[in-house]
Amino acid sequence: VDQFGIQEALDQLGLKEINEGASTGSNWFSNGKIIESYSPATGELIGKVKSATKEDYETAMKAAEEAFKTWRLVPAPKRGEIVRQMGEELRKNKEALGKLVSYEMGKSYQEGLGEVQEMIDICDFAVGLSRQLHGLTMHSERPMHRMYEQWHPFGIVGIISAFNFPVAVWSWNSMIAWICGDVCIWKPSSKTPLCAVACQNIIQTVLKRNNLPEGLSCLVVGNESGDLINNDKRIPLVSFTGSTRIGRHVSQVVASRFGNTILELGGNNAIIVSENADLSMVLVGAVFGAVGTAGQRCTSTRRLIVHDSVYDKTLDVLKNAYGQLKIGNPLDETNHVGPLIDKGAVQDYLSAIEKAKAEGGRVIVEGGVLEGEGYESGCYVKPCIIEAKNEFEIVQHETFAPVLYVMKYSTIEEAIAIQNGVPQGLSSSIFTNNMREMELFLSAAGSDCGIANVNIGTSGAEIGGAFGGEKETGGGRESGSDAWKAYMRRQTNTINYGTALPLAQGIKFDF
Ligand code: UN1
Repeated sequence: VDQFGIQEALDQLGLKEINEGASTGSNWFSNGKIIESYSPATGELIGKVKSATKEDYETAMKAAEEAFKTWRLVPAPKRGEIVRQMGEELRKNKEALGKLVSYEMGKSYQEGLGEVQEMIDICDFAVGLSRQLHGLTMHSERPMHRMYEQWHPFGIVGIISAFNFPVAVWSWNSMIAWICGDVCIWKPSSKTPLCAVACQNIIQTVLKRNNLPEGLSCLVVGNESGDLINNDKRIPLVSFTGSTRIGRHVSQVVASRFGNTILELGGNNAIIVSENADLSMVLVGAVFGAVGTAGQRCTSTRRLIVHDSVYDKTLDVLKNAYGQLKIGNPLDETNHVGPLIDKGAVQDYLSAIEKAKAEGGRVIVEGGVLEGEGYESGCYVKPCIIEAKNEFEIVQHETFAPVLYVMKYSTIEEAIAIQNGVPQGLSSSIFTNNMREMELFLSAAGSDCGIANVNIGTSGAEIGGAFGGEKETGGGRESGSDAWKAYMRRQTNTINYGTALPLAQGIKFDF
C-alpha cells in the first residue's frame, strides 16, 4: 500500500527507470558503483543510483567547460529568464519533490514543501538579481579617464551539498551561479542521491526546451567526485556545505590551488531567554528550533541560555511541550518529529547523551531510541533536554540530533559570553522585550554569529538575507543580499579617452 503516494511522486519526478540503477541520460554521469538509498522513515529501499567514475567526472567537466563558453555570453537578464522557467517547473513539482525530500531525508512533509518553497523563492530572487549585477564607477585622478568595475562569471562552480537540505541548498548556489553566468557541477550527499537526480531532471527539462547545453547543470554522485572537485584547477569556486571536519579539509585543498570557497559548516546555535522574554513565544521558537528536522539543521537550536529568575518556569513549559510531541512517519502530517538520517546518526545521538551525562549533565527530558510499530527503520529517537555547562566538551560540539542543552545566567553580559563561547558562529537569538538587552545583543559587543535574531528562534532563515556564519562555521555567505558577489570575479577597468598618457600618482616618464 502506497498510503502517501510515493510511487506517484517518483514517477512524476522521472525516477522510475533509475530503480534499476541505470542512468536517465539527462546529463548526469553514472557508470560507477551503485548507491542504494533507503528511507529513514520506513527503512525501505527507495532506489539505486549509479555513482560517477573518474571518466564520468571528466565527461561532465568537458560538458561544463563547453557550456560555459556560450552561457557566459548570454545577457544576464536572459539568463534570469531561464531561471524563471526553472522556478515555474519547481512550482509544478512542489508536492512531488517535497514528498521525496520527506521520504528520502526524513524531515516532515511540511518542511519538505518548505524546502521546495525556498527553491522557488531563490529562483524569483535570482530573476530580479539578473538585472542588478551592479558594479561601481569611480572617479579617476587623471583627466579624460574613466574608471569602473564590472563583474564577470567565474566559470565552473562546484557545489558539494549535505543531506539535511538535499535540494534547497543546491538551489541557493546554482540559481545564483546561473544568473551570474557560471555553470555548475553538483556532488550531492550520498545519503540523498534521488533528490539530486529529481532536481537534475527538472532542470534538464528547462535546458532542453530552450536549446541550452546540458553541461550548464552537471550531476556527479558519489564521494569520489568530491575530492576530484576540490583538487580541480578548472573549478575556481567550490561551495561546500557540511561538517567542520570535512570543511577544513575542503578549505585547505582548494586554498592550496588558490581556488575560492564558500563554506557553510557546523553551528552551535543558542537562544538567550531573558527575564523579559515572552515565554509563549520562546516555547514555539525553542521547541521548533530544537526538534524541527529532528535537530538536523545547521541552524537547529542546541543551547538554551536562560535567566535564573525564569529558569524553572521555562523548563516546566518545555517539559510540558516535549511531552506532547508526536514522533513518527514524517509523511504523516500529524507528527512533529521524524527520524534521523541513518543509524550512524542515532549512534552519534546516543553517544552525545552519554558524554553529557558523564561530564555531569542532568537529564531534564529523557532521550532514547524508539522501537516497535512504525519505528522499524531504527532511526527514530526521542528529543531530549539536558542541563549542562557550556564548558562541557560535548556542548562545544555540534551533534546533529534533537539534543538541547540548557544552562543558567544572571547578567546579560554573561549570557552573551556563553552564547559566544563555542567554536562555531552560525545562528543566535535572544527573546526579550527589553530594548537595551536587545541592542546590546545586536551590537559589536554582542553576538558573534552570522545570524542574530530577536524574538525569533535560530532556525528558519529567509532566503533574502545572506546565510552563513563565522569562526568554525567557515565564513561563507549564500542566498540573498549581495552573496552573489562570491560567484563572480571583479574586474577594475580604466579607460583613457584622451590623447595623452598621464601616469597615476603624478609620475613623469618622459622620453
Ligand atoms: C541548513 O541547515 O543547512 O535557516 C540550512 C534555516 C534554513 C536553512 C538551513 N532556511 O533553517
